[in-house]
Amino acid sequence: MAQLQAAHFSRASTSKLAASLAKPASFKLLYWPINALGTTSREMLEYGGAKWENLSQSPDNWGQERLQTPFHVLPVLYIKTEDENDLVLSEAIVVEHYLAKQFSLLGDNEYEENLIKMFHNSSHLFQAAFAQGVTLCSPDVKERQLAAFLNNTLPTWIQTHEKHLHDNGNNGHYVGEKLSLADIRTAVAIEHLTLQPQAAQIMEVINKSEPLIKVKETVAKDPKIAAWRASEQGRKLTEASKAFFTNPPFASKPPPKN
Ligand SMILES: N[C@@H](CCC(=O)N[C@@H](CS)C(=O)NCC(=O)O)C(=O)O
Repeated sequence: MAQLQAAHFSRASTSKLAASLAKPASFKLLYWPINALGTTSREMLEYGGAKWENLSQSPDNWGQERLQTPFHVLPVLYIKTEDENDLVLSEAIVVEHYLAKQFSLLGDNEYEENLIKMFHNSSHLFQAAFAQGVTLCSPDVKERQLAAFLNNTLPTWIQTHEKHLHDNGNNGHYVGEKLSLADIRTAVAIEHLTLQPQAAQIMEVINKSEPLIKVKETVAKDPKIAAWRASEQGRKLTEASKAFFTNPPFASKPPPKN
């Protein structure tokens, strides 16, 4: 893929750019061809019925193409606006907040929005803790890192999220009775863990949490998200993820040369 130029952000007349950003016409999401940090955005784009293209970054060209991303990492969201501006957002959390706002996934008021963003952030960091701590760690410390995840990170996440889901009536949602960014992010984090070589051990624990499994199943039942996951692209991403996580590069690998 010829990389889109996005090393810098547009800055001319930010009030006009803000108006453009509020009226997107179509999107391109650039990420690796796996389910990880780009997955929540992909699922929201489908949920919102957006016109969008899933751009897969090939690892072969990454050494050069990374220089055209704002922080030399993915995901990156390219937005074509109704008034023909080309805008760029990066950093997974910022992209997800933006898309959630576009598709009314931030609750009914500012308080609900902040609740949703807290649950979202917590599940985002939970998944990141697994990725950094276990997936990408050096093979010689993997067992120890996995034990730390199973003994500390996982039970704390389950216990705290169960409490908040219980407070909302244990109805498969974090806030109120409708789907939000928080529901999708938590479901994506759980689905992410099902793709790992350590899935059996991890899911044995998560499966005992009725409130979290209810969130996972509620999101899986959304017709547009279900159709995306079952599509050829969705299935390919799942298969590629399993292969990638079975043999991931580990963190101490030097970064690609400029
Ligand atoms: N802070 C960034 C981190 C993104 C990130 O670490 N992306 C990884 C893939 S999940 C990446 O692009 N790595 C490529 C590299 O480091 O060269 C975010 O939250 O979006």
